[in-house]
Amino acid sequence: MFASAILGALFLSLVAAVSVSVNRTASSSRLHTWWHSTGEYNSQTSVLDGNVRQSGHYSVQVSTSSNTSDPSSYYDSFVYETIPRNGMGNIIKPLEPAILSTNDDGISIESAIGMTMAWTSFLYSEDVSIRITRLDGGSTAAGNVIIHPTTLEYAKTEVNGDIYITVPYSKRGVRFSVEFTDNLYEFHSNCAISCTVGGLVQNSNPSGESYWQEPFDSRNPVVGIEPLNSLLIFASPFPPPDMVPNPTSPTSFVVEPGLVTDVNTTDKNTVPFNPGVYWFSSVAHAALSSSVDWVDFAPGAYVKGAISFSTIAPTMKATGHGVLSGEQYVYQANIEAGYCNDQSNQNDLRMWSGVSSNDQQTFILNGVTINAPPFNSMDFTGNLATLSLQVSDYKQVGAFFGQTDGLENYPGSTVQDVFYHSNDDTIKTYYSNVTIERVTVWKGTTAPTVQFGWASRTLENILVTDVDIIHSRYPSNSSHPSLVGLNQLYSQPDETDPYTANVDNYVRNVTFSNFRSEGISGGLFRICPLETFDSFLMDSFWIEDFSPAVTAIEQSELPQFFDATSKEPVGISGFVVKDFTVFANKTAVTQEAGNWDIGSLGSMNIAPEYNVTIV
Ligand SMILES: *[C@@H]1O[C@H](CO)[C@@H](O)[C@H](O)[C@H]1NC(C)=O
Ligand SMILES: *[C@@H]1O[C@H](CO)[C@@H](O)[C@H](O)[C@H]1NC(C)=O
Ligand SMILES: *[C@@H]1O[C@H](CO)[C@@H](O)[C@H](O)[C@H]1NC(C)=O
Ligand SMILES: *[C@@H]1O[C@H](CO)[C@@H](O)[C@H](O)[C@H]1NC(C)=O
Ligand SMILES: *[C@@H]1O[C@H](CO)[C@@H](O)[C@H](O)[C@H]1NC(C)=O
Ligand SMILES: *[C@@H]1O[C@H](CO)[C@@H](O)[C@H](O)[C@H]1NC(C)=O
Ligand SMILES: *[C@@H]1O[C@H](CO)[C@@H](O)[C@H](O)[C@H]1NC(C)=O
Ligand SMILES: CC(=O)N[C@H]1CO[C@H](CO)[C@@H](O)[C@@H]1O
Repeated sequence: MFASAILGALFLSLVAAVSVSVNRTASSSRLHTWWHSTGEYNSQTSVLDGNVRQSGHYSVQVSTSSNTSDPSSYYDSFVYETIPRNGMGNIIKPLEPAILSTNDDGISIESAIGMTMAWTSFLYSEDVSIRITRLDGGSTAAGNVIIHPTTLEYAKTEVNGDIYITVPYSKRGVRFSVEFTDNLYEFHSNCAISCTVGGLVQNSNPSGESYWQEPFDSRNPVVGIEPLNSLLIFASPFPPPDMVPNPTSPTSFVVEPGLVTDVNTTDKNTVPFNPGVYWFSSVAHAALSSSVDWVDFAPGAYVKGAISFSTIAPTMKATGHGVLSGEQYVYQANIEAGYCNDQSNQNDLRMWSGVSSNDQQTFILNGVTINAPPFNSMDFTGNLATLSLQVSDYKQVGAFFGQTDGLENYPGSTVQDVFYHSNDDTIKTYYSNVTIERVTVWKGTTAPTVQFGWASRTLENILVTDVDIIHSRYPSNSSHPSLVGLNQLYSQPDETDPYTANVDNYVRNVTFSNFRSEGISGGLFRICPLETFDSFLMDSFWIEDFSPAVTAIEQSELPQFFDATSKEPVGISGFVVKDFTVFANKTAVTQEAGNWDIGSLGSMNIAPEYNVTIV
């Protein structure tokens, strides 16, 4: 029984906007949970500055007791929620929230069908039992509960209308989705217009976007299945001491909860956000002064803002199990244009940015959850050859907008134990000497899971391994559907122009291995060879299912490309696909079996000039 736990008193909280919650949190070396007293149940509009959107669908308690049927051993773990457009509607100017636009922001039916994404986080050092209560009254029968990735196989039991899940301790932590069969939504594409460009359609909300008035039929193939109201569980090990700053140190600049305006003027080194709610507003962000090389989000800190570094210190850090949320920003918030939605790769706000100096710098990112990124989640400027990431236990949620890429994995980066909800290029391998492992991906509507294109590059010594894609929903063949993709030059809108390569660049010793893609998936690869391939291995890929063949989404593509200047063909050697299986029964796709080609199981459209080995 919970001998060492600090037994918090029971509080009944009546929070301004709505929330009525009993909260009792744990703070011991075995379990740490937290709560926000300003939770706001609100799945429609933006929440008050000082409030935190709280799930109206789920509540979660966690126990480390050996007697998991003892109700007094369970502690509350706040369940956060994020919604499409953060309830602001499709607005362009943050200070004119009443003016809606029809600009494409990557969200089509998500708001209309009432999608929400909830998550809870806690720290643990031993096995736990998690109790999930459905506040919407839906079924919790164990047979109706699915955990993704499905390889986790945790024990589940239903008792008195709650579902209990046993989660063994892992020193890497664990990131998973708990789903209920009565809450799954089938995403339908609009092949009545065209399977090539048709988008998603919905037939449940006549006044919502992309409404399809007729019953769905073969013109509306199912291209993905996701929970309407998802719930993610992030269990993290306690962070090592060097990832926890001392807020009482004279070098710390402790920020007061509320509106923050002074992290850009401090001369201290460390900015710890203690538990509490902070915001920078929709027209400002945390432009850290050049003295600051460490920002920490304590468990229970919820910071509405985005971080920009300007330090030249050899190490920069962003740590802690709190949340950095982009929810107050409009899509593509352009810093130079008053944070209005104005697409600019140069000026749009990233959750993580900075200026890399000419001396080698390492950016350590540990523990943090980012929510609702308004654009690509990271981009530094300056000398990118001298910047590396060291990432562990990192989470991205609420990436409903279109361009919500994953991290930039600069040269020499190591990245481990990541969860991505992402609507665009998710695992970006644009640089060499990079190892990325144990990534769980919830893939939105566009771009490959692994992206290494948009430019001709020299890439060597890259390993991406142990990737679990738990959902994907590509609406059409033009959404660049695939697990691994190399897109055409960014500057060339004609994706079929093959004269864009630079044969002096090369891909060598690049390995993507052990990928599992659950449910309906994109194809294996779509590669425009913009450089010479010397050795390239895709090893151990499993795809559970494809959408109907009419969509062509399952198709892999490797067309022949040519050097932009000399017009000589791009050479490809040592391009190997090994252990590729599809469907729940894991049918192998090989040259020997004769089932790799277009029109057969593997559905690979490979230029006849290219010698690809499929074994
Ligand atoms: C577990 O807790 C329940 C509820 O408090 C109690 O009835 C039961 O006796 C306990 N079991 C053991 C083995 O202690
Ligand atoms: C610091 O940032 C705040 C907004 O967060 C801004 O109002 C203020 O002008 C900035 N100060 C300086 C010196 O740039
Ligand atoms: C990769 O690392 C090796 C060994 O440190 C180095 O020689 C090489 O230049 C790096 N490659 C790139 C493209 O940076
Ligand atoms: C190939 O890349 C891996 C990292 O992915 C590295 O460990 C290995 O040393 C590289 N091999 C060669 C021959 O450089
Ligand atoms: C699907 O897209 C690929 C890549 O753009 C293209 O080569 C292929 O012809 C398309 N297939 C169909 C059936 O639209
Ligand atoms: C094709 O590539 C494989 C290895 O990737 C090699 O063993 C084989 O000789 C190549 N075949 C031709 C015709 O080049
Ligand atoms: C595997 O499943 C697919 C799709 O359901 C089916 O077409 C195929 O025949 C199955 N293969 C085997 C070996 O059972
Ligand atoms: C442990 C904890 O977070 N307790 C909070 C429960 O709710 C009341 C009322 O909102 C707060 O005062 C407590 O701090």
